Amino acid sequence: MTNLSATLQALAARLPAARSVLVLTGAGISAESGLPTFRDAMSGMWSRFRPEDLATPEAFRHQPELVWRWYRWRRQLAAQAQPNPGHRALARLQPLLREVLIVTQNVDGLHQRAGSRDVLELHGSLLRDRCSGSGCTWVMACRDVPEPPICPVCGEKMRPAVIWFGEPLPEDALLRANEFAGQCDLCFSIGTSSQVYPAAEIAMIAARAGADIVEINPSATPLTPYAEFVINGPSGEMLPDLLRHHERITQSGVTL
Ligand code: BJW
Repeated sequence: MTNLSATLQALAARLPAARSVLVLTGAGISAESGLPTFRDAMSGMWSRFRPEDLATPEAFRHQPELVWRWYRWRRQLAAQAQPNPGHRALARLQPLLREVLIVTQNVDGLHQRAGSRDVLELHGSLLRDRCSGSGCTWVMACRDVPEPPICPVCGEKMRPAVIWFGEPLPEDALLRANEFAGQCDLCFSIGTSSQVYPAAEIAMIAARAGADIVEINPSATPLTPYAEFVINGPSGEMLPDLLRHHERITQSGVTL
C-alpha cells in the first residue's frame, strides 16, 4: 500500500468519529473543472495578470472597463464549467457526516451546483453584481454585457459582488466560519495556497483549538506543517477515493 493510500484509509477511518467538520476550499478544487487557479506557477492567473490591476477597488476606479472585461471572461468560464468529481464527492460526503460546514473562497458557485448545502462564500460570488457607489447596497444578478451597467438606484457603476484586496469580508460569514473553526474537531483545507487572509487564518483557528487538520493539495502550503493528514494529490481524485474508503468502512460496520 502506498503512503497516500494509507493516509486516505486512516482519514476514512477517522471520519465516523468526527463530531463537527469544517471544509475550507480554494481555487484548486475547481482546477479540474477547467477554471484557472491564482497562484500556480504556470497556469495561475497571477502569473499572467497583476492582482493590483484587476482585483482591487482602485483598479475598478481607474479602469472599470478592463476589470469588468476580466470578470466577464471569468463568468463565462464559470458558466461553461461543470462541477468535477471532487465537488461531487464532497456533496455526497456531506450528509454522511454529523455536522459539516463548507467555507469557500471560490466565487464560481460549483459547490452549490454539485449539490452541497450550507456553503459560506467568503469572497462573494461571480453570479451577482453590486453597486460600487459608497453607501448604496443595490445587488442584482450579473448581467452579461460588455461594460459595467449603471445602478438603477444611485447611477454609479455596478461591479462584480466579489471581495477584492483591501476590502472587508462579509462580516456574518467570517464570524460564522471563525466560530465554527473554534469548535470543530476535523478541518479540511482543500485546494488553497493558504496565503490570503483572513481566510487562511480559519484553518489555523481550528488547529489551535485542537482540531485535526487535513490538507488536500498537490503542493505544500504554509498550513502543511500543522496537518495531521497530508494528502498530496488533486482533489478531483483524492475526494472520490476518500468517499470510496468511507463507504467501505461504514458498510462493513468498522468504526473507530
Ligand atoms: C489543487 C489542484 C487540484 C491546484 N486539487 N488542489 C495578514 C497578513 C498579510 C496580509 C494580509 C493580512 N490580512 C489581510 C491582508 C491583506 C490581504 C492578503 O491576504 N494578502 C496576502 C496575499 C498577503 N487580504 C485582504 O485584502 C482581504 N481583506 C482584508 O483583509 O480586509 C481587511 C479590512 C477590514 C476592514 C475594512 C477594510 C479592510 C481580502 C482578500 C480578498 C481576496 N480576493 C481574491 C480575488 C477576488 C475573488 C475573485 O476574483 O475570484 O480572492 S484574490 C484570490 O486569492 C481570490 C481567492 O479566493 C484567494 C485565495 O486563493 P486560493 O483559492 O488559495 O487560490 P491559489 O491560486 O492561491 O491556490 C490554489 C491552490 O490549489 C494551490 O495551493 C495549488 O497547489 C492547489 N491546486 N490544482 C487540489 N487539482
